[in-house]
Amino acid sequence: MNKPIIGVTSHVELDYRHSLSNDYVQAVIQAGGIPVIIPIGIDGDVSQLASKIDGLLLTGGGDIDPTLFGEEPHPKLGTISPGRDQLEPAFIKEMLIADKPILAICRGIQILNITLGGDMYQDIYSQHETQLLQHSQKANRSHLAHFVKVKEGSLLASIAGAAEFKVNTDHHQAVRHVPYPLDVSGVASDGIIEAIESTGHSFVLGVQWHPEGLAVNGDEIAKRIFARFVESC
Ligand SMILES: [Mn+2]
Repeated sequence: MNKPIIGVTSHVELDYRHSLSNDYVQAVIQAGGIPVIIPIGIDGDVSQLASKIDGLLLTGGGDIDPTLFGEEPHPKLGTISPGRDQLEPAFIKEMLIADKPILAICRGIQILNITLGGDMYQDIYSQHETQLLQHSQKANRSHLAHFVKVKEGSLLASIAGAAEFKVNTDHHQAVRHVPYPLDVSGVASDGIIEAIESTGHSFVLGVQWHPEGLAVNGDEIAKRIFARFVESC
């Protein structure tokens, strides 16, 4: 049987070098998929490429242009990636129409939520009302820093097999309003949304943490997230 082909979005640094953490590539291979790295700048050919891939992995990266959700830049907004902000929503729409699986990680969960009409905190530390956890861990990527509480009956619950588990964390932005058909399926103890999923599609899961960095280090729940994603493809 052919393995599923997983499109993996990438990043362009200062408009001259494509980059992507090898963990994303290795996590897809480990889960039984064939990763194909999607470059920035193919906006006119999104439909054609989307029709060739079996699933889409939206990867992490920098910040997102707030004008995409009707705001102007907050002083704490970091480096944005206009090329990704243009390309990724187009891919998301094509995949959703075809009901092909999407796994959205870190920046990915945010662009997924915005594409469906949601919004986000540009900087959780200056815009969230309450005292927050440290969401940019100083430890390395494989360290499990904070808990995520999982919504009963959700896709994430069926993958994790636990009501609560620990994740790594490296973000200063987070999703805020989550629109239908998306639903919140994981939250941190401070109320920050850590996972969303679609109630209207076969497999659309967004996570704010970095399961790719955990899966390649043997974390069972992170490995199952990639395994279920690739199986769904
Ligand atoms: Mn976090």
